[in-house]
Amino acid sequence: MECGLIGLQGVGKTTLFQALTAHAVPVQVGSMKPNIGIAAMPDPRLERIAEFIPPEKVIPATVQVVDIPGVPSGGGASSLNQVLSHIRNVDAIVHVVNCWGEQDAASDIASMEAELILADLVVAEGAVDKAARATRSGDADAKKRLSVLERVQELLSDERPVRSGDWDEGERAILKSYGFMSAKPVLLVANVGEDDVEGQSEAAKAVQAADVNTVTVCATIESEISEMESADRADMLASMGIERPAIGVLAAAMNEVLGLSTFYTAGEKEVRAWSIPREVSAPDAAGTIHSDIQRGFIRAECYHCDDLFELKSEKAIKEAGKLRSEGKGYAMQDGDVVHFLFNV
Ligand SMILES: Nc1nc2c(ncn2[C@@H]2O[C@H](COP(=O)(O)OP(=O)(O)O)[C@@H](O)[C@H]2O)c(=O)[nH]1
Ligand SMILES: [Mg+2]
Repeated sequence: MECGLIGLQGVGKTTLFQALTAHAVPVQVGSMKPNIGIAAMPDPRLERIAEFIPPEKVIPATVQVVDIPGVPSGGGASSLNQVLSHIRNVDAIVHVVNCWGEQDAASDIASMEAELILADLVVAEGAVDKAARATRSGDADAKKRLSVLERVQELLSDERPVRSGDWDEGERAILKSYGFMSAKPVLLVANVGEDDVEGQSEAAKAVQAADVNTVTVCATIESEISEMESADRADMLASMGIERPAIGVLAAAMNEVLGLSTFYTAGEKEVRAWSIPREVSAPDAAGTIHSDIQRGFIRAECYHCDDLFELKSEKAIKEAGKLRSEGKGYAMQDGDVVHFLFNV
């Protein structure tokens, strides 16, 4: 799963990328190439599991993040197309908005959205023609595609994003195959100034009022925090009266828009978090660890992390009858702690 950071130039995308990836990737400033990195998901539940089952290592779940260059003014069609092609490839969009200084956030959001809608409309028009021809030559699938594309075209012509339509699962798959950008789940980030971490400015309020998921973050502070040793970090947070870094809130919101949930594996060697799409089957979840475990899946022994927090040990969980044995058809639940039994 991949999140793309988008937004106008100079809104703080690269700063936020560095915060998310803890400066692990040397960034290219002002290049038209995207920066690609892995963000670890801060997760309080993971830390708590490790308190009850102390391991050698604690390994967080990760998500891939791409810092997509903004469109330079006067850059022309080819640089715009380059930027758009990166956005077409991501699973979800994190749209960064400048909310420090005097900014018209609402109009910045609208102009970025308009850019995506316009580009999607060009794709939709071409695709409608193609699907219409295929329909006439008797292609049954093309009929379904055509009806979806016509609805897409209608929305976009009304300057509405594709995501505002009502789509079932099959229709969503069709939308995805065309890479419609305005169909992708989106998270708006109000990037606020150091003197406004609560996001009280007019610009921040305009972002928070949008009818999509929003998060308020100060990218420069988060970037600084992500570079610190943990003791210094705690001091800095305390001095600013912040409980936990906003990057954790952002990461959780990214998981949410990507439609992900988390399960855990816990043992003496490592306690680890894994991100999977919501409600996937136990064998598919096992497959994210290793294909052998999926192939040779026998059953999953699992309990919920809340049971561990309450009963304090796996032994107590067993004695309380809360250790479940789940088969192939089990849909994984957010917060499950799992031990997969397999045979290859
Ligand atoms: N005051 C303030 N400045 C920021 C913030 N985020 C980014 N900047 C500054 O804005 C400039 C552009 O940031 P950058 O991350 O390169 O923007 P990008 O073009 O969207 O990648 C840099 O000088 C940053 O230090 C913020 O939250 N507050
Ligand atoms: Mg940048």
